Amino acid sequence: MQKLIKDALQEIQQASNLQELKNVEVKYLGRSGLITDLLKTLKDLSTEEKRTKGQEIQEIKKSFTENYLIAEKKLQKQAIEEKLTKEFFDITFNEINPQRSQQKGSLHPLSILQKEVEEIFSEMGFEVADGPEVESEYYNFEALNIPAHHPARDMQDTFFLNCPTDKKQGQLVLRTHTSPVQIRMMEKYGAPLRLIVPGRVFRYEATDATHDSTFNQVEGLLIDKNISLAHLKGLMQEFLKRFFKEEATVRFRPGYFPFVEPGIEMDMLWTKNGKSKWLEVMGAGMVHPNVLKAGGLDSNKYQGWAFGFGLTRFALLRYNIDGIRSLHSNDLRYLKQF
Ligand code: FA5
Repeated sequence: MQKLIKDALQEIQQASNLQELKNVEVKYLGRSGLITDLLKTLKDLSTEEKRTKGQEIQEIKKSFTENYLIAEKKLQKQAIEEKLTKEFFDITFNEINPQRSQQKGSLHPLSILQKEVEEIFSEMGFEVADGPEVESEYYNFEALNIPAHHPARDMQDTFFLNCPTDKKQGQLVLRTHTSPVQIRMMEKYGAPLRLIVPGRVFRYEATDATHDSTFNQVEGLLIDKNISLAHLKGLMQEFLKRFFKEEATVRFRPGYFPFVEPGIEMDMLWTKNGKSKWLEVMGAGMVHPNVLKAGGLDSNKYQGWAFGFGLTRFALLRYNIDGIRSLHSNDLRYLKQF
């Protein structure tokens, strides 16, 4: 037994890494290890022998374990040091190689502008509302005084969804404008109302520098008693001053939308490369009595106006962007400018 413990401690000392040390442990304390085997012999001894031998073997085991733990600690430390010298980790690597560094995200220009619009209108007492991008024909057209087969349905080329439909709601469509949310809000909150609805809209149409098939609009709706278009004109001028941070040159002209009467359109002067031209940015008007009725309101008691402007068009003017589609570019070098 003396030789056994002497050999064991020597082997522990000689182990040059953690694996070798583990092997020593298995050799002596494993399931059929030398010390384990000794313990197994105890059962054949007399009670007296069991006591003395048992104590001796336990001492051997204790001494083995103590020495094992000391050696293990030493070898663990040695392993870490070896790793640190072998594996060189350069914490300045990304700074010296900026192209490898993590790209930091930023808000999309349209999100930045939407937030600004929401802030300006909130300051003027408007709520910010939301509605679904997948709409029914009922909300997108019917309730807005555009019945089936009305020629105005062709004013906004529509993406139809191939989904089961219900008779009253009609087919599902990707909303062509934010105006359906007018009806949803009238139904939900009644009158008076004072809200804006920023959102994405979709049209099945050819794209060019000022037209995209997915773009952002902001709807505005004010319903109360004794409301006139003069309120809208004043409010728009104030909004434009705050949004563009300078006096914007705009003109109002008559416009036709079945959901307003009378209807107007607003153009804004767009100066690019020394040349100026009018860009249509907004449709608006007094909410049609049929629309108030569809929303469940008494058109004899309440009036209101509504507007819908193209936030994407405002982005062209604010940032002096050439083509509207670059706003949907996923090129970070482009998007980072804003
Ligand atoms: C409408 O969508 C009406 N719902 C607006 C409205 C609301 C009128 C409430 C009356 C009362 P229009 O189709 O003209 O109208 O679009 C409104 C604005 O969206 C346009 O003035 C323009 O700024 C923008 N717009 C329209 N089509 C596109 C397009 N393809 N790409 C980018 N912007 C567009």
